[in-house]
Amino acid sequence: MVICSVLALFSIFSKSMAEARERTFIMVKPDGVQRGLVGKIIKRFEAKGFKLVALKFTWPSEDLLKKHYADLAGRPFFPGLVKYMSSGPVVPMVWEGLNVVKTGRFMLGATDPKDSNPGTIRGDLCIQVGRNIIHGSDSVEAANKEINLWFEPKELIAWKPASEAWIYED
Ligand code: IDP
Ligand code: MG
Repeated sequence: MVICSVLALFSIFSKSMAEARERTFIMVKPDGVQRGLVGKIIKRFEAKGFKLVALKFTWPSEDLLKKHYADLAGRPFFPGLVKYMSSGPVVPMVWEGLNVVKTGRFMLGATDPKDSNPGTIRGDLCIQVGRNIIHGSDSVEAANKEINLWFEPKELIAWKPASEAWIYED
């Protein structure tokens, strides 16, 4: 029993950095699509070194968006948010990598673009909170929930990028 626990602990700590990765759910919102920013946004995550696991182009229903934003249902801007998010196609994606949830949020910038630092996606590419072009999960738990909501397990692709050995130390 003790030996098993020690072995289990060892296997956790001996995981390489490439294996100790998490996933996040990123989505280009309808305004990002309409403004032709899909490629630019994908490029930032690719260039950083994160791995693309899933991607689709879809026009989401109000029902799906109400589930996605369920924790904001009581907020005054909720009806407008659902209307905006269902007004056209979006690009939902799953990206994987070390600390990708937290780093992804840094790359997005603050929720309100007037507070987003230059160099961030929102800081560079949009102006108003109600048209802030991109969504990113705020925790690993939220990421898992959102990934399950937007993707079937078979849509999450298992692959090893050729660049991985040059992005992670081991
Ligand atoms: P986040 O997208 O940075 O995680 P949340 O607080 O989870 O921010 O809000 C979800 C989305 O709701 C925002 O990205 C934005 O599109 C919208 N939103 C948030 N606050 C406001 C507001 O005060 N007015 C209009 N829309 C808002
Ligand atoms: Mg949020």
